[in-house]
Amino acid sequence: MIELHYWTTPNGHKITIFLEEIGLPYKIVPVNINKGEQFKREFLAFSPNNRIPAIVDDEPADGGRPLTLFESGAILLYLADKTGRFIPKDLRGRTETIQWLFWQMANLGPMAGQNNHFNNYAVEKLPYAMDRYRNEVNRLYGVLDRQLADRTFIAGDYSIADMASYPWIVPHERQGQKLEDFPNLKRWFEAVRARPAVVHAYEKAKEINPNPPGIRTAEERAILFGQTAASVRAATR
Ligand SMILES: N[C@@H](CCC(=O)N[C@@H](CS)C(=O)NCC(=O)O)C(=O)O
Repeated sequence: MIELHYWTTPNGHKITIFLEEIGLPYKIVPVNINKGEQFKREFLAFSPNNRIPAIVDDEPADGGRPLTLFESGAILLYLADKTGRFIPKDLRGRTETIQWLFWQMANLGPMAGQNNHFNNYAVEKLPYAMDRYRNEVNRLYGVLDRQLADRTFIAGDYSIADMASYPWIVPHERQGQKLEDFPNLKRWFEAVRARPAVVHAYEKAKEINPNPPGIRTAEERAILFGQTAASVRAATR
């Protein structure tokens, strides 16, 4: 059984989508990042970056002790290899899928995160930062749109590359983007959104956290946006 340490954010959704797709039982352990639960000692023991998602696999393929893993891209790759699903077996298909998975992890995720921060959360409105990240996300949506011009899914067949990117296209309005400007991306987005596993993953998120992302309270802002090395030291002391 996979135990998923999760909160209802794009990086969390990637893993519930995968687990819903394979249809095996899994257990969700909510980590409410708005309340600072990512700093709990037990969580930091296997997720030292104080971020969700993380997993514990109590039946790893080597038959050894439970395997723990953080970083959503690493988790998707691990689960794909473990189950033999959603990653091609041939060299070129596998490599292309990993390429686009890493692209999401290094580009779309971090830039969309900063875009969200400066455009939706920052109290001080900084036009340079707001434009910089909105434009960068616009460029990245454009890269995906071009990639999808001559294929149904990002790396050929539906794969972990799609599961990684999809949750970052869901909040396209909050990202200041118009899907109409990206017809191939829009077609792909609608195809992924209609998958029953994706529907179930987002339903599960609503059960766990009925509050949509919106205004952060002062307390939440202090937890999420006031972190330094001292926060990690204090939590692990
Ligand atoms: N690169 C990491 C990023 C994970 C991440 O940023 N998670 C956010 C939620 S989407 C989080 O846990 N934030 C908690 C915090 O900021 O303290 C991954 O993909 O797993």
